[in-house]
Amino acid sequence: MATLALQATIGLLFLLASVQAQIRGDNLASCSQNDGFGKYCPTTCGVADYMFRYLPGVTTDLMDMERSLEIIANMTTDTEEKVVYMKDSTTSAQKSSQSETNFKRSASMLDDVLRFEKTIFAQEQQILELQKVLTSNQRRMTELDSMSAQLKQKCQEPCQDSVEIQPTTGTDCQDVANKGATTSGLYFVKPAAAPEQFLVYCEIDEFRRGFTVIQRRRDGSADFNKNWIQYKNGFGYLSPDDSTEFWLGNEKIHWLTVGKSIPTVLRIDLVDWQGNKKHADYNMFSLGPEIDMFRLTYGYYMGGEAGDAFSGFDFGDDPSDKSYTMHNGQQFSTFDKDNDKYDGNCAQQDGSGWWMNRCHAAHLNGKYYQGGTYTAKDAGEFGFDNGIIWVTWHNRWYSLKETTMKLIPFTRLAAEGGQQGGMKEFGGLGV
Ligand SMILES: [Ca+2]
Repeated sequence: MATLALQATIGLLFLLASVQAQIRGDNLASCSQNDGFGKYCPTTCGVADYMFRYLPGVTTDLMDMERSLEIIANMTTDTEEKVVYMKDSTTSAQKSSQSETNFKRSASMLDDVLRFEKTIFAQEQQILELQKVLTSNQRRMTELDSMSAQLKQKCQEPCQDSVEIQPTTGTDCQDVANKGATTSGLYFVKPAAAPEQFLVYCEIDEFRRGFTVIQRRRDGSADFNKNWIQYKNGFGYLSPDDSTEFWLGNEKIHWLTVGKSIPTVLRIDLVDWQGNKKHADYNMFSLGPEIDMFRLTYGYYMGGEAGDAFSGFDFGDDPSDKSYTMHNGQQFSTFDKDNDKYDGNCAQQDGSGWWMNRCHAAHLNGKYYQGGTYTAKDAGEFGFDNGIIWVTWHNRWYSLKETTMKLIPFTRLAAEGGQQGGMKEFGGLGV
């Protein structure tokens, strides 16, 4: 195709050069002698003949050339399209270089996925544990529901007092024993002075002696740091088996000791932390009415191994120690009602209600100290001796383990065999 186009072009150039030479008159004389074309000097007619003879071929050649150009143009278009394609491929290739980053990202995501999977696994384990707890709780709930149903059933039954109260009644525990009661336990008594009956713990021994218990310490379970009203009415718990601590109440003690034809004896039983037991007896014991601040009076100390702490004690601190610490004739004091003979407030300082003087040699409502011995530091804010004290047996920095204060008619105390305030231990603590 390219060769054909080239021959046609050369032919055309040769023709144009001949025409231009004739127009300029070059070799005109010599050419006039030859008419035929192909001779040395062609004529105008020869040129025209030549032109007419070759024109169709040239036209054909030109048309061929046009077609060739079209083909080349088409080829160019193809090439351009190929370039575009290659550019696209390059772009695509460039894009494919980003895929490395994407791969890294994918790897990172895979790590994340693995991590998430681990987390999910751990959480599944936790869920399993929680499900176990839930099951356990559901089981407990079921049990509680069952118990609740049982309790509801029980609550629908008529209420019965589970504490056993003995049927015999009297003016005091000796009266109850005189009526035939032989068992220690809870009884209702109504002294002549009392407006109504009240519950007491009666300690009835083998001699049919009936002690009316007005105070009990045994384990520190009851708080004895109470106010005036509480000491008046009593506090703590009465129990049929003598297992609890209590203060019967100043008003009841007053009723139990006032207007008696037979004098009342106050027996004090004490136990120390070594298990030793000692007692002290006071005859003609009575408590005044509230208007006289439940004043303590007794006729005399009858005896007992524990000694007469109620009559005061000479601590050696001051010549007046004994008179300052005697309790006979003292009014009752609580932290909210100071009836003591001290500038300060003995009941507040020592955390008890008692027949405070200035302040005490006996202190059976004091603070309960495990083990007995204690110090001023143990005593807290005020630092005074505030334990359960009976100084004629143990010193004031020794707190007793158990105490019992109980009442019995003077005539019955001798039932043990004629010894009044003697050395023989009797009655006991019922423990
Ligand atoms: Ca005072």
